[in-house]
Amino acid sequence: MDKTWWKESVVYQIYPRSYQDSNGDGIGDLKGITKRLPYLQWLGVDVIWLSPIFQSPNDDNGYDISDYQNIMTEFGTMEDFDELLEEAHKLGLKIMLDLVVNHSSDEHRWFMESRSSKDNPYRDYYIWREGKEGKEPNNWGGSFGGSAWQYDEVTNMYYLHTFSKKQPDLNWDNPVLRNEVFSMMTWWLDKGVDGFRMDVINMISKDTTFPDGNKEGRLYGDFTPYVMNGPHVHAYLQEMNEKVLSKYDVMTVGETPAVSVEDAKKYAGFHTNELNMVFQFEHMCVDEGRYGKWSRKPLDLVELKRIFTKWQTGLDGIGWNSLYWNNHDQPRIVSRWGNDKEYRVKSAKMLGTCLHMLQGTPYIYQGEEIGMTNVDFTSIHQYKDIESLNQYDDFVNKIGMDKEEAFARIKRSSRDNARTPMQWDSSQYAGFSTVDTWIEVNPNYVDINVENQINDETSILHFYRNLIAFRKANEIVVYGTYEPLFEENETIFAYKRTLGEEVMYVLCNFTDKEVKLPSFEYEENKKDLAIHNDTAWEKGMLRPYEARVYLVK
Ligand code: TEU
Ligand code: CA
Repeated sequence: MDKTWWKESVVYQIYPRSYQDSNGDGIGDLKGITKRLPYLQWLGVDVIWLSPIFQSPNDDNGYDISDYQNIMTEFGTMEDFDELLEEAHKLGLKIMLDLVVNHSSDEHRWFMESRSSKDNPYRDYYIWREGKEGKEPNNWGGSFGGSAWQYDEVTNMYYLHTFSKKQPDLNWDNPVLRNEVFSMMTWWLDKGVDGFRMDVINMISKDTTFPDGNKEGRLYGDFTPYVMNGPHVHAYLQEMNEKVLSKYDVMTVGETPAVSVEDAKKYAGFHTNELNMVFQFEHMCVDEGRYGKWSRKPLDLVELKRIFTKWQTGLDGIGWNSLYWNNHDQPRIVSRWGNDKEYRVKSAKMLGTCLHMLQGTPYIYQGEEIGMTNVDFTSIHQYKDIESLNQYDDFVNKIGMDKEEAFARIKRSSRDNARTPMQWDSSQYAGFSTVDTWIEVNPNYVDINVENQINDETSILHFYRNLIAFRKANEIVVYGTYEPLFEENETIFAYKRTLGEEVMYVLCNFTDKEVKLPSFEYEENKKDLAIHNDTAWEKGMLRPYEARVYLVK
């Protein structure tokens, strides 16, 4: 397999709003990130993915961009960005920006022009349709509630917004718009940016007959089959690659909800000239129920392993996997599939081991490296995320769910679980800020913070640092093949990696019980133990949340 830096890298995702406030307004900013770069260099990560830093009214916290070539006022200035990029490169760190081009903000000048008249040159930068019998063009629902169509009286037409009504979808069928995006990308790459994470990039080509979606059990029709992985998506990404990406040594990762392995072989194929890798969602949806992510079923480990095995073997030798448990949209993994009470430290280390020893590029989301947990808010008024607030309103006012049940569903799955401020130390506001913060700090910051782990060799932080160092020291982690072990076992996630004569066995107990290890081809030998999250070791059994990695040379 071709060796390359983006396969060997570890990526660290920063949600700038919640990382480090440097000017005392309670909101994270670029100067704050620059201050923390030495910490990230110490941790050993290679690439920093910044969630959107561009000018935005923050309807969706920066995922609604009103100027792609200016910095969000609250985050600082373009000079602050230039300083951040220069400092990062000096420390050997790369910067990957978040490209949000399925939609813009309705405050972008393109949209202001587009909506002003039907013959405006920018009209076809967006997707406008006539209503039907005085109603929306079809029954699609937006991802953040309500219809996916917004009526605009200026031209008496509707525009499509697959997210909030302040996030109008861009019309990628328009080559003029595509070239606007490509020149904006070139502008950032010429500044020295090292790549892009591409927001819902598999949504950019729609079925323009706009058929009604399946409405069963929903308030609105489901647009997924007509928006995800649409008719021209690969052509547009190949055009992007040919006109922009192929001219630079950059890293690209597409966020592709509802993507299959077969689709991913095109998006992330080694020779398809599209992207380097994609974020698939199957493992993140494994515990969804009747209300999707808002109804969490207990984890079915056998199903989770089946999904990982499908992706590990499905792309092996053809394309590249991303590896993630966390991001700014997902609840914190140690609360979701670990144990954020008595086994928080051990289960966080186990989850890190399980993910980082797989084949692919691992992504660490801010705070994951110190075992940050979901937040124990007690009122809906503490939440800020548009998705959570709209969903609560739908539950209570459209479905008639009682407030306690609705609140419990939001609390368990809200994206705000991942967006409480980074916990740096035990001072007020956790060292993130010096004033009241845009969203409350998780009260457990007094015990869970960087400062009380940075000098503790037994901490989650040091364990993550060791996982990264182990990857750097052992090619088998990056380039070894994968095969599952004990596939039907309901408590242990185990697999084998092979590279030439070397073999690595990874054994992870996902439960708070002591479990018996099935007998398998390898006779456990403590001298081969390369990574271990426990002090005790007994052949043939795993203690609660125990993770073992054997490297047999
Ligand atoms: O998320 C896309 C996406 O799939 C979301 O619907 C996500 O799955 C959902 O929020 C999880 O419940 C991207 C960004 O990551 C997200 O933060 C943005 O809100 C969204 O696109 C619109 O830009
Ligand atoms: Ca600030």
